[in-house]
Amino acid sequence: MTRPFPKTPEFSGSLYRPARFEGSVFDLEVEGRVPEDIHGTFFQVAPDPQFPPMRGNDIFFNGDGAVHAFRFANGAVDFQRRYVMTDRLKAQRAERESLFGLYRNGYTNDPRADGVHMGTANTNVVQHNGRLLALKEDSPPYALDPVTLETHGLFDFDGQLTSPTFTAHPKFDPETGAMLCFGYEAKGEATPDIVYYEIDSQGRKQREIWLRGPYAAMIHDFAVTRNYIIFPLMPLTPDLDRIRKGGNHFEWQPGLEQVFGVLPRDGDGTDVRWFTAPNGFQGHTLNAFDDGRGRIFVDMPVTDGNIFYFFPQSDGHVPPPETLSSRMMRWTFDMNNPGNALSMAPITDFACEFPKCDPRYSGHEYRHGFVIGMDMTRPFDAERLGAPPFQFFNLLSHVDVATRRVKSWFADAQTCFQEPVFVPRSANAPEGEGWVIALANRLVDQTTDLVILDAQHMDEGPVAVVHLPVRLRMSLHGSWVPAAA
Ligand code: V55
Ligand code: FE
Repeated sequence: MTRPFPKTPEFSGSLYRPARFEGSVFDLEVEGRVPEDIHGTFFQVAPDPQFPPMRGNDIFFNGDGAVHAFRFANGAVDFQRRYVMTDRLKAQRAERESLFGLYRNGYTNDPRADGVHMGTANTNVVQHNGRLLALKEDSPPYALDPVTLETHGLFDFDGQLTSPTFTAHPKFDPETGAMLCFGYEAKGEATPDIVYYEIDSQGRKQREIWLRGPYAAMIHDFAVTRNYIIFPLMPLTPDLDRIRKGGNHFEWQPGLEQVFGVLPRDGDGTDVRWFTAPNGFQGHTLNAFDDGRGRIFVDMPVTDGNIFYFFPQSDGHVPPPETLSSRMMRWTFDMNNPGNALSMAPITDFACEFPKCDPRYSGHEYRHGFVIGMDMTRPFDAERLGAPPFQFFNLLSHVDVATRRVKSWFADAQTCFQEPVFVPRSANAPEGEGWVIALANRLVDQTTDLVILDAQHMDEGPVAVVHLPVRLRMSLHGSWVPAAA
């Protein structure tokens, strides 16, 4: 018997109350017209704890991964949702309760979880070499069947993975289909080791580079250009003593700088150069490219303090979210100049996150970015909703990074968006011509819609709104897989 979930913000409200169900809906209700040229599947994953937390509360990042598939063909959309059957979830289902304690801290688990792999597969889903991979950065991927969403299990690339960890944010070379990926804490918990892999479209490891960071830190996302790899070390550090004592895996370090490791793709770990900038919170990378002459450009939102209130600094302080300022930034690294040759300039004047580019331009010079944004000067239904929930984004936006022109859609005072995907109109369409698809949470109605917008005319609002008959919990990342794949 499952006891009620706690009434904490992490487990309540329209975004965070666990959804818990598995199932499918054939032929969703559509308002407007779903363009017939959208043919493929929008996969995404939500952390969705199956059982109430054993310690009374828990963080969003610790939920069990539940995968969503929205399958598009001929103007219709079918929906399916299944949990990733991780070793962890199977062990908990057998006991009908939570057996795992603090996020990434095995010392706080129930003894019945001893020896059970801790991966939750809750952060991102990508397709590679015929497998759907559900990813969590402290674990190897879980492989799923892309058609049935059945879980095959932990996947180590047929023995080729040499680290216990694997990023939730791999990139794909648009020319070769190779997966460009890495692990951090790659020689065990709290180690400063980093490993980079290139795995070709047939699943064969073509490159493996090991390096050591100046210290261990969270490396949530990264960037790869034609010639370089860029690792942002966030000022969030693990500490083995603290973990052993039952403390948080990560702690915010207000005294640490932002650190970037940059290495050539054809080099080895000794070729890495470290760049630093004042303390800040590096978000997800929108895209990155180099000019072939040693100048590297990385676009990512940067916030001037700790967004992760659940990983406070040592004195327990977390900045109130309304005091934090955040913008999309362009970092420029100049490999021709010695020293700390980096600079940073804003691309947007508003807070945005969950960025996506046209995947055909990943790692290459590009113009078009798609983000969800936050504009608190817009109306917000505080009367019925109270304070905005964690990860509240009321804009769905197109950012032209060349002209800095932004086109946004604001739905209403009760709606927030989740990470979009960009779908090209056709395989050969010009960059950024196509569709943007995203989930919209109707916070007062407690329902969830899928919205589809013309990527070049986002300010005109959706061409189709697809209604789910159920509410989905807040999810994280996902990807578009064309039917041809
Ligand atoms: C993030 C998310 C995670 C995690 C570490 O968004 C970092 C950043 C959903 O889990 O484990
Ligand atoms: Fe992420």
